[in-house]
Amino acid sequence: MRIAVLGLGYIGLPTAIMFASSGHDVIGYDIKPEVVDKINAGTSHIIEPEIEERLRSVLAKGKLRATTRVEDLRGSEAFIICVQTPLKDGKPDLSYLERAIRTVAEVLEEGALVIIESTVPPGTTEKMARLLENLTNLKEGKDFYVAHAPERVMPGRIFKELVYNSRIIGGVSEKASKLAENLYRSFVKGEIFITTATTAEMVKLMENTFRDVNIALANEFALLAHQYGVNVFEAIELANTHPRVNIHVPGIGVGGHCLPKDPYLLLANAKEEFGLIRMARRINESMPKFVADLLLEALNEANVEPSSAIIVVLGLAYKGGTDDVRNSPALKFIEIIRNLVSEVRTYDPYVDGTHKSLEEVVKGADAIVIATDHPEFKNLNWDEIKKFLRTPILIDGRNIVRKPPSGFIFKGIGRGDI
Ligand code: SAJ
Repeated sequence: MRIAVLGLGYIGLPTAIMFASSGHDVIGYDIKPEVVDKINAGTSHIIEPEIEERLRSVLAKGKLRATTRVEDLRGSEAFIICVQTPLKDGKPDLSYLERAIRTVAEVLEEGALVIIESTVPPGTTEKMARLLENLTNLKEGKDFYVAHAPERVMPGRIFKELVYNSRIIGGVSEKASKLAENLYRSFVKGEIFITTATTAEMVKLMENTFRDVNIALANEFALLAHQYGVNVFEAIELANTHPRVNIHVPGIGVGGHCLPKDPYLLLANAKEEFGLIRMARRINESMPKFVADLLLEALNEANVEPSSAIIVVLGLAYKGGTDDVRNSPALKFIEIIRNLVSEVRTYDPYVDGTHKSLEEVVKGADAIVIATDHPEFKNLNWDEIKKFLRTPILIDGRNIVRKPPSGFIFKGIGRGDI
């Protein structure tokens, strides 16, 4: 088939590559010329295992080409929309999606299938189908077909998860579901479940809200553990020996492009809401401030004036093993302490611009704060690091350091036992 993928980001580019390597003729469309040029030259603008080998292979076979020209999309039998749906002032900003739909409308031909993969508030896919009808004078379910097929992959494992994860497909019409199912069968080995468009939208948002609310519960347990003098991680491990309990991991906060946003998308079109989901967000959003308070407490114990303190933040990425800093709690933490302390230095082996050695970064510093659970931080030699510090303070926002290293003033989220 001739397939157009609109939006060549974290999801769009891997998806375009997958369709191209399953034999389809794929045209990737993006509004950013620099992204398009890079892709056509065989370089990826996102970091993901295997992406460049796979990209070069489909480019060499002539199965994928990227463009900024709407005209090049003409003749496409399927359009797959993978554009961002960010929050703007707490409300979903669907302008990228609407723009993509308007682009599709310019070149839509009879019989074509339009799939929205972007995460959207419930009701959006139906609305976009109506918008396409108005723009083209064609009818969904008869002249063209619209479905929502939310992406469910985890950055860092995208090419595996695209194939093996199960997939939810919600057609605006039944035929749309069938056509979309056939298309994804090109490479999906997991199960494909068919439902309505609005159900599919809710399923996606519920998945991430489930995770967000559970992390908030773990974070509230951690805050309580401080008051009760308990190590929350020991308590969680013990509670999780119960066959029906699975408490998540407390930490400095919840980042990334999905979890901090999706609960708000879920609430966006609701007439009434009940508090839990918003409260969970509030707890998770407050965690960087809690870690900042731990830091100030430790500086006070060490008689270091915050305004003269040099702080090192280990990790900028929103989670371990990735270079992605979108909505990273590490950045929120830095924002909070920046004006309270003399200097904030950062070290993240995955993120550009922090290529200095750890020794250089910690030299003369008064406190180290762990903000990302990168595997590299798990076996650091704290005795060695201590030698370079002016004041040996260690704050663990990710439960990386199980046993407080000797000679440090140590504090950690959920470590009420210390
Ligand atoms: N985190 C915790 N405690 C936990 C788990 C995570 O503090 O117990 C934090 C992480 O450190 C990170 C944030 O939450 O800052 C989110 O990380 P994550 O690994 O939970 O999720 P994402 O955002 O990388 O990917 C999620 C996935 N959704 C679910 O697991 C339900 C993925 O499958 C989705 O495709 C993706 O969101 C998305 O695009 O929606």
